[in-house]
Amino acid sequence: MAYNGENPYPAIQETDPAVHRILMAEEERQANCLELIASENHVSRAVREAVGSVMTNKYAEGYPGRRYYGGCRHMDEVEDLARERAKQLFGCDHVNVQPHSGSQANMAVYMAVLEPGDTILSLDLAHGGHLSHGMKTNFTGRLYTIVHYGVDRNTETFDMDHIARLARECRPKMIVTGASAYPRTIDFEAFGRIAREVGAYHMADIAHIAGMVAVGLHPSPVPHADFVTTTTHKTLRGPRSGMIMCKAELAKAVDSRIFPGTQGGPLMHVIAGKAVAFGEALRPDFKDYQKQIMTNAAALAAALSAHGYRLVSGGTDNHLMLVDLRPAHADVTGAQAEKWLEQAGIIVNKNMIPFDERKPMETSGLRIGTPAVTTRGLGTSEIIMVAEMIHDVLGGRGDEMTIAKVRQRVLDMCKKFPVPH
Ligand code: DSN
Repeated sequence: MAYNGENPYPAIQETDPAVHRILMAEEERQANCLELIASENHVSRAVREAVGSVMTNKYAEGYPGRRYYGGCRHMDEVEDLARERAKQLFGCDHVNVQPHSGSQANMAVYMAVLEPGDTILSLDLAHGGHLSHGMKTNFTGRLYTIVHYGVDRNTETFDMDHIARLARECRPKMIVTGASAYPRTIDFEAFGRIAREVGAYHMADIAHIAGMVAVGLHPSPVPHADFVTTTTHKTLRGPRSGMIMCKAELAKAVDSRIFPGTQGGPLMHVIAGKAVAFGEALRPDFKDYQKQIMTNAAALAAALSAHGYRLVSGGTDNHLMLVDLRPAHADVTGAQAEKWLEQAGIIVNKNMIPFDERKPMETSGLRIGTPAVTTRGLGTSEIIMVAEMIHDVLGGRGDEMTIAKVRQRVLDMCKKFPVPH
């Protein structure tokens, strides 16, 4: 039996021991490892109940009040609740809570206003962008003409004058902002000005920073962008899913590009989970949680710097940091570091740093974020110990004794700070 003896899956245990074994092993892994992947979190028991609820049994193609199936009255209620709560959280005109994921949200926005071949100006994946922002082999890279901006080589932050010049040159139909690995505040207002100047739509993908945006700890793109997309499972701490916000005049285009444009039946159990998560995010303690994520990230960045690690752009303003391993450990790749840390129970992901000379499966960097460990209650004094553990493992370069010692420290910390259930 795993971690604390609880078996949350008695029916599966009875009917399908093979799946039950895997689920319990994952329960145990999450309970006994420190999750530092910047895009992950531990959702509440309430969100998990909603996602595991009877809502999974229902087809509800269409929108509240206009469905293609009978029996949808409770589907309408829960979708309306999710939409109203999202509007309250983000202060936007219109919300579509049906996207199954962030990529699907982005796809529907592109399809709402772009034609194949149109130009998108967006952040390069190698500088912290996302697959669905124009990667060559993604549908975006195949369907649209992509021009990328990156970060400045010296500051490793956005050079807004350079981006404005690029926009004037390529005259994009859409400018995409937002990132998967950018540790600094994004100036959505400046991006909005550039978009207006060149006559482009502005889509802000806030998947990573949505929780901070919701509580006002990161400037909101809502007043400055035509479309705001997000996932709901990162700092927002909801179920794995997506969402689109937009101005009222674009609502019809967005809704019809989600259904029937790119999706069929919405995942109503996940929409119920979103309603629950948005309800949680509207409570005052959610702001305290977001503040603590950022305090912990700043503490981790400072502690890693003190151990001799170079941080891309010198630090962090949000929930994540990018560690350039080269100055401290020239011979260690991100892939090796990820593997050794996992053996010690510290979960991170290898990540390209801007202008990286190593390949994406190797990398010179690690991306580290604090949303999940903050959920389990770690504060700055524990975070400083986490930095020490990371340093010990990397300094040991895979040494088994060192890994075993850190593994024990991780287990002790996990026991002291259990994942809330
Ligand atoms: N794959 C996600 C991340 O880890 O940032 C982005 O969607």
